[in-house]
Amino acid sequence: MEDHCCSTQLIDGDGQFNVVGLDNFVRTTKLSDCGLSYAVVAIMGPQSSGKSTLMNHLFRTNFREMDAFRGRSQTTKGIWMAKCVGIEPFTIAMDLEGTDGRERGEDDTAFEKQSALFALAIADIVLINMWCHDIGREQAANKPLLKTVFQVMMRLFSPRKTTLLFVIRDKTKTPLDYLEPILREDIQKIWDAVPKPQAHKNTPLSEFFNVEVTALSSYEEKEEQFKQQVAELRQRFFHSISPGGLAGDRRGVVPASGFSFSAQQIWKVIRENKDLDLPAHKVMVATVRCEEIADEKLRLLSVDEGWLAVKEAVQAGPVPGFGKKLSAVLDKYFSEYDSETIYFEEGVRNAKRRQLESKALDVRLHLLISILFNFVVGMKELLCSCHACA
Ligand SMILES: Nc1nc2c(ncn2[C@@H]2O[C@H](COP(=O)(O)OP(=O)(O)OP(=O)(O)O)[C@@H](O)[C@H]2O)c(=O)[nH]1
Ligand SMILES: [Mg+2]
Repeated sequence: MEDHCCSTQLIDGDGQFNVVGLDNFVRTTKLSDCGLSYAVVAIMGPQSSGKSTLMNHLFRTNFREMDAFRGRSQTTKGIWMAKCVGIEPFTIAMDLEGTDGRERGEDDTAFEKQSALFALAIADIVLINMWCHDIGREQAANKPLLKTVFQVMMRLFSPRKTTLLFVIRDKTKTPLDYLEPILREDIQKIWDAVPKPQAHKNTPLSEFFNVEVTALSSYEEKEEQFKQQVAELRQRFFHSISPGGLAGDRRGVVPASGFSFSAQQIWKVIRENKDLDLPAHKVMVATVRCEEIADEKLRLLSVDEGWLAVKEAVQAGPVPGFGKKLSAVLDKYFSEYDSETIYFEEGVRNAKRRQLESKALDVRLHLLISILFNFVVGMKELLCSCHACA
């Protein structure tokens, strides 16, 4: 299944998180093995602006696209995710429900805000899809979206450095060199107008976001050019997390084996309408995951063949090299714990390691007591027989 994208609906249109689907995605794609070496790319933008079409061409995914012959209506509901095919390192694509759709009505922007916050908390790169003819327009469709993006970013206690890649669709003959400054000026104006907490009153946009701009020909009118340009854009997602890459200076990455738990918790906090304290969240994810890994190691130890053999032998009498045999078995599980928790916070990882050691020590003590017990019983029997002999 290596070249399969495993597309999965992560959150449905009613905001239900698909835990089973995500765990299945993680298992099938082996995401957990990636450590910190993975990236997340999300796309936002107006409804029916070709987001899913772009994602599928960029990443060889199979998100549902609108049927061009059936008119413009909402296609993507909730949030979908898939593995980008053929891109290194592991890259997760997230396709978001379109904004400003008539399906939800004008007053219902709650889901839009929640999904935007979720994307900003999780993604390293966020594509903002927009129509070329909207650039410089006062009533442009992407303006309320950008306002939302900036507003929700203020709700992250410690923002990640997210790359916003503006993808201008249906570019005209006007060169990008001319359009880009106009767009950047609009972005800056929206940023300046967003109410900010005292701590961020004078924080420049660049502290929160890297802004990049690109433009594509129309997929409907100039399909060949579109495909060529998308192929070039695709190249920028290779090694995106390396220095100088699209997400080269991202911060606060959650280790891949904690991704599922982390995403669930983030969504829960967002749904409860609370602010997101990402550093505290990371520590919480590390605590839960390190504990789970330690418990799993103890469980495996209790059914380990070598361990059971030593335990059985001890019942029969003294075992030469007992201590060494036991240590070898324990070391195996300690080092597995170390390697599986390596990317989590050091303080948490070490504290849970000490707990694991002390639980393993209890097990060892238990065994020693049973050796001593056998020894005493043996001695007693020996003394008894000597007495009988006498
Ligand atoms: N003009 C134009 N239309 C496009 C382009 N790319 C895709 N479309 C068409 O736009 C329509 C919507 O495409 P989707 O990819 O489903 O759009 P979307 O933004 O994912 O839609 P929602 O998920 O409903 O928000 C389809 O009919 C596409 O063929 C493009 O580059 N230019
Ligand atoms: Mg879509």
